[in-house]
Amino acid sequence: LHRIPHPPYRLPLLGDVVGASRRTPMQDSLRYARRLGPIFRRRAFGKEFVFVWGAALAADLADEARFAKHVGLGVANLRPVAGDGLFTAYNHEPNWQLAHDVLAPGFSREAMAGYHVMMLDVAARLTGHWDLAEASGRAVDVPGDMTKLTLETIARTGFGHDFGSFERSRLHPFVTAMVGTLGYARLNTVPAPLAPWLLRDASRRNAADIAHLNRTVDDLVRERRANGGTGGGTGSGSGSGDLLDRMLETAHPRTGERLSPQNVRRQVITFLVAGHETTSGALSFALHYLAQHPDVAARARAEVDRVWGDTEAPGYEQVAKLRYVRRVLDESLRLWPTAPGFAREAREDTVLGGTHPMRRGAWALVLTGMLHRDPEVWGADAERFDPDRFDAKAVRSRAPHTFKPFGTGARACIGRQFALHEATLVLGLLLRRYELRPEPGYELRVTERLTLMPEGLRLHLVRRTAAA
Ligand code: MNH
Repeated sequence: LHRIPHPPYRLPLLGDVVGASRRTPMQDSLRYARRLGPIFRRRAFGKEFVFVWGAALAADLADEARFAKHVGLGVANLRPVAGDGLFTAYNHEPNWQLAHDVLAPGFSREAMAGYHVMMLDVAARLTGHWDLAEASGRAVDVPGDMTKLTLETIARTGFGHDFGSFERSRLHPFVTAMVGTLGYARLNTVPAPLAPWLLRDASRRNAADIAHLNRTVDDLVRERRANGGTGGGTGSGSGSGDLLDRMLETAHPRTGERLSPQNVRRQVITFLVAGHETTSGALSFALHYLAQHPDVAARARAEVDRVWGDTEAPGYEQVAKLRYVRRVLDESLRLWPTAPGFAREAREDTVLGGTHPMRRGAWALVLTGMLHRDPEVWGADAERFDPDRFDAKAVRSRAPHTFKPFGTGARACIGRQFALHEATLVLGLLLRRYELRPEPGYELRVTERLTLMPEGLRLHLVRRTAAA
């Protein structure tokens, strides 16, 4: 450990506080990364953390034979809400494999084709909302509206539920409770200097939030059981229902085991949380870059016009054909991977990259945002937005494990195809319908909650007349 560089000024109690901020721990780490190199450590909030971003070391951590997901930091703090749900389960908990095997077919091509129609439906509510803004010359709140869109999408496709986000002037109480409990979890990751009575209040409110989430999910499940499983599909045969049908009805293909009611609760909450904020951020950053790069937007729009023609509702197969739109999305996720890192732990005593000894259980955080800017991989212009970095030839010539917005290995994102399909579809629909104009003088600022989001991003829309 002593060979890993750390910032020069260390205070006995506070650690490396110079230049550190509670609000932007991840962006601070990017600054440290540039100064300290491909592996470094930081003492913060009374603990020592090891960060890795160099491509060779990150690739070594991706070796599943020697390393595995580490449930720590932000992830571990979600355990009170998400328990042994897929995202927060420890590797050794039996419910991880069970739920993974039961739910994986929920993300197959067949299943996705079933969600496509619901995604179109939610997207139509967004464009309805944006048409009104456009007609009255109002700018739209991009992160706010993308969050409504992605939350409605996962609620509909996952659980046949409608939060009415676009119709309400205030957040749905379930959403308020969810946001509240995520904020509380963050308080444990990045401690705030709060007085004890304020902490006690916060903890009491958090307990109430969790109780509200559980109650809502239990109601949903009870309703579904009473209706005998009708998750938007035809209601019979495999793969026809939504995720909730699958959780309630599917037995493990080998063991015949089913998810317990308690675990179903945790999975529903997990999917609602994991399934919306990250995708919302990815869409928001992509829209920001499209508005800032009219040449890129024109090329993407031309592709949409060419591939979709004027079919009013593009089919499932027509989404993956938007190759350039997809590259815009990948390039946005390169610069701002909305899940900014993931942690890896040693399965046994090992040596990282041939130089850093690690004991069994020792762990390091991969700083995805910095890995995605390693000049040795992405060149001297790594900070520049350029979707052509993801054309087929460029991708083939790059080393493996250099682009990791969805994590790595067995515990990588199960919703990857879902997120990419949803985001590509929505970008296609928006490009076809509107020209996007930035607010004069807007400069990208990034807020950090559990995930990254462009702060205060507003866009002006101009409805296109030629196309649908
Ligand atoms: Mn998602 C795991 C990023 C969209 C559901 N997701 C992960 C991990 C990353 C990630 C990184 C691995 C974390 C770790 O190693 O600790 N996820 C994203 C991004 C997007 C995203 C950047 C959108 C863009 N995720 C989604 C969507 C869903 C989803 C959409 C659900 C529909 N993700 C999950 C689940 C896991 C996960 C569930 C945990 C998988 C497991 O551990 O088995």
